[in-house]
Amino acid sequence: MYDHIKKQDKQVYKALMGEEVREAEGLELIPSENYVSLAVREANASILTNKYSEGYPGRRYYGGQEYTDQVENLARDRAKKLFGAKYVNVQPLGGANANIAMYMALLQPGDTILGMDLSHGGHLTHGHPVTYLTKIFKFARYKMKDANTGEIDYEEMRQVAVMERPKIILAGFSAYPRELDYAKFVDIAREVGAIAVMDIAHIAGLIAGKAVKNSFDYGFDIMTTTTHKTLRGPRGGMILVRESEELAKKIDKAVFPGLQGGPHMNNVAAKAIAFGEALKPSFKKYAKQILKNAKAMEMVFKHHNIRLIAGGTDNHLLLADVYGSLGVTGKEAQELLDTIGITVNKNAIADDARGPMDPSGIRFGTPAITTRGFDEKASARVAELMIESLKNRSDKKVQKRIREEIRTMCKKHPIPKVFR
Ligand code: DSN
Repeated sequence: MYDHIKKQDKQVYKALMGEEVREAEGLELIPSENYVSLAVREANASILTNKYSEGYPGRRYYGGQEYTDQVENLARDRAKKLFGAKYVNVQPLGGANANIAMYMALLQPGDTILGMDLSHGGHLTHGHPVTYLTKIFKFARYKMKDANTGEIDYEEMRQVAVMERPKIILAGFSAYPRELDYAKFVDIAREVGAIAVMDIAHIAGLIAGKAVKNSFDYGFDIMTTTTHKTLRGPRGGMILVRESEELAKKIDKAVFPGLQGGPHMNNVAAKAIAFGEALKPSFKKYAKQILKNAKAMEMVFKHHNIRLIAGGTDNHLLLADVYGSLGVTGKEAQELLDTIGITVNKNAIADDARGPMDPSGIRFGTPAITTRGFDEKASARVAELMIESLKNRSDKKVQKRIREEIRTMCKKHPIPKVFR
């Protein structure tokens, strides 16, 4: 791989090789990251990057669309099958674009969205004040009732919904480890006449692999997602519509020409390949193993009395209050773990008294190590090593020994051939 880059551009080649080694010799625990197959990477680097394809299959602005139509139709058909959707738009360039297009399709400026508070697990595009979205729309928020159990305060959500009359009730998260009560969301949405939208970006692969519930089964109208993360596809976005043709038409118009120009057809081809992989029985096994591995890590953190936000996990991710439990900030923990070959991300915990650049928590999860073939025992050992490292942060000998053990683990569980 990279033969042409090697000949043509030594500087970029060097950086790419550095990343190859970093990914091979360290453990990736950022819960939104994964290793994609070489087939996905080939499609992403394919000839389709040459082509402009504004519009949709059968209705494009430019000629020469015979093969782009084939690829987009394959991606659409497979996505519909995976998630039980009647309509899908596979063109959003990322999860944020998917959410923005969804807002544009369903709302007028000034309309209200009810979404999860960022520090309780929501996402920037769910209404954080730093985003441009808050200049256009109003955002109301719901939170967890108790950060130690993760239970959402559905009664408060209902009261806010009745008062604020949101047009969209938005479920979904980027740092929330529990399953949501989808039926309650839908009840509240129907009561106030809102559209129920679930941002499944983090758990799309778990839904596709039938390891967690699918919000469409509870009557949600729309799901937005990224196609990477647990779904193990290329970096990109997608919007699924359960059954309303009217909503689907609005979404297509919002994605193009409303928000984006020409779709990245190389990326759409890579999505088609990833969805094909996710339809295979082996993907179900993978998705279930992600959950088992996360549970195994949860048990170790609990055994060491380290506070987990929401009290544990029902999905692929965990959020630990390392500042409260070990006196090490999220930033310090992230940096220390980097030195032993474990990549996590610092993360705010519910109502964090510390700022976002150095919060109290770390977020970590199991999608990538599960792709590497880790089982519960190996995942539990990773958790033990994380804790040992954090507890002995000034002991250089301990850190060195742990780094060596991680290197050995990486050799024992190399990134499988189809992924590198
Ligand atoms: N950056 C993504 C994540 O890590 O969850 C969300 O946008």
